[in-house]
Amino acid sequence: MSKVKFPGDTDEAHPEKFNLEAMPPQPKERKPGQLPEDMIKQFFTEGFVVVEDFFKTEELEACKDAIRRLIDEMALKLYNAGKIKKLYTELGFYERLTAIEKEFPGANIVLHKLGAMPLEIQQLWSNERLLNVIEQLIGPDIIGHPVWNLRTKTPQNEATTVPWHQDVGYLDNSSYTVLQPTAWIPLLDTDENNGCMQMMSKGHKTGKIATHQCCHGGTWYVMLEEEEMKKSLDIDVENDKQICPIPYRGMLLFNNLIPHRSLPNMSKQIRWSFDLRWQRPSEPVGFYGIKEGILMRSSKDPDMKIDWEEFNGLNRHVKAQEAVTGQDVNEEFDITIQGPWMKKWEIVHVNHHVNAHREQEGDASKWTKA
Ligand SMILES: O=C(O)CCC(=O)C(=O)O
Ligand SMILES: [Fe+2]
Repeated sequence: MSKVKFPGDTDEAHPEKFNLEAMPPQPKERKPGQLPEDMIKQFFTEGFVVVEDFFKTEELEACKDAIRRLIDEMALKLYNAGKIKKLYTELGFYERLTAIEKEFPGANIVLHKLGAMPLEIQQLWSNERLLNVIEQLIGPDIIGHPVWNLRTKTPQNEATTVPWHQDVGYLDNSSYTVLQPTAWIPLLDTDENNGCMQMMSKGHKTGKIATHQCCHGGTWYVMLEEEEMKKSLDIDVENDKQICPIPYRGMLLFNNLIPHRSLPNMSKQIRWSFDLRWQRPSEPVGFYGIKEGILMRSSKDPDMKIDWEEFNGLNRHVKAQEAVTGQDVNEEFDITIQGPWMKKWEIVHVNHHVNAHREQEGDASKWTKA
């Protein structure tokens, strides 16, 4: 019987694109930063691999400086608009946004919706040693995927606690056959107390996409129920779930089919992290035609320069919103997030993100629970 009930559903499965048979030939001599072959194999067999120590302190400290600048700018805007009473400049990197959030809940969303990528983060994403590792996963032609995030996981904040999902659950169905590795890079030591990641080991092995739902609690996140994972992805939830503490300077590499979530942040500090993605240029990025990737490596032209200008000219959050509303949007303090993934899955829970989406779509009837 066909399982296709929602636009995101498919009967197809492509295990060969994500499992060991998809591993590219490994270089005879390892380039700087490249990982031992058994770790690369693990990425394909387990669906993820932990790299304990990879980045240089100065590479990450530069990113923290860039984020400090962004918070400064945002705080000033909120202050000038009368939305916060203080700038909280006396607070540090791991505390300041939490105080701003208390006065203006949603400040993390304003930051999350950043358009242009600061130079320091561009440099991290296209870091030579990091691209050498990505080459081990997808080969020598590489684009950066348009969906990247700076996660502002303030303490005990539902809006930044991401429920179980496969990353393909956010993209259009053309991404279902495309390997898109993610590097998840924390800006402090992470563990199960401060909201680290949890992976369903081997959850990608069937090559299938499970039926997701939207939206989790008061958030814009899609979600995947444990029962559905058992049924559709052949997962033994209790035994397969694995908590992945990642230290500062380390990273977690995972594929776009493996179910994962992040745990609640029960600490007093903000759990900052980046998630950055790549894939082969010859395959679709699956972002609803909203934004394409950015060429980072070409086997034909080893000296190519990355063209950031065009990529940065287009804010994907604004475009994602326009894609569902058909209207121009540029609301500085809009703290709703809407995107085409809301059309892919059954809406089982309505909240202000979904409502904003519905209102702008003007057709509420589509959204009633099936
Ligand atoms: O950082 C998080 O809390 C969630 C990250 C995530 O789902 C991802 O990077 O795909
Ligand atoms: Fe994810």
